[in-house]
Amino acid sequence: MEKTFLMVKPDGVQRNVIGEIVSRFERKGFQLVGAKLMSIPTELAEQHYGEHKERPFFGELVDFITSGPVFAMVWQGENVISTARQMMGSTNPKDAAAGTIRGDFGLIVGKNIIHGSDSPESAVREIGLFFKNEELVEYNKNINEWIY
Ligand code: YYY
Ligand code: MG
Repeated sequence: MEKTFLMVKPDGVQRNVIGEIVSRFERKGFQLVGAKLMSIPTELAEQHYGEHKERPFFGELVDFITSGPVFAMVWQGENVISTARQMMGSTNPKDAAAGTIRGDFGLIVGKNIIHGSDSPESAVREIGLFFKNEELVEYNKNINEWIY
């Protein structure tokens, strides 16, 4: 089953929307297989956002993501990578549709509430950066018979 890495960023934690965000993915039908509240060390932040190293906002991005605890998660389900990105909305909350997480809770690109892997390759890489294998839980949910 496809897996993705999702993370409530420091602004989302401070804004008290961890529960709301978890609830949206639960209600959609996805299954939580790993989660933890954590502070991101600078080195991990730089690795995680490595693709943006040359961008002008890289320093601010690393400062922001390390500015307070994040809620890191792994979710699984049919098409979870692309569907989670749709549920998050556009990178800049001003362009994000109402009903999406960024559209409903954010105002500016530098504080856009949530991160989600953008491809199967990113998902594998980011899950590996943030979680040890033994932190991911394999389990059956009977309700899946009513989802699939
Ligand atoms: O994957 P996603 O988070 O939607 O956007 P990315 O293009 O990967 O950028 C990562 C992160 O960087 C974004 O969530 C906010 C921040 N950022 C920014 O502060 N200013 C920009 N012009 C673009 C992105
Ligand atoms: Mg991205």
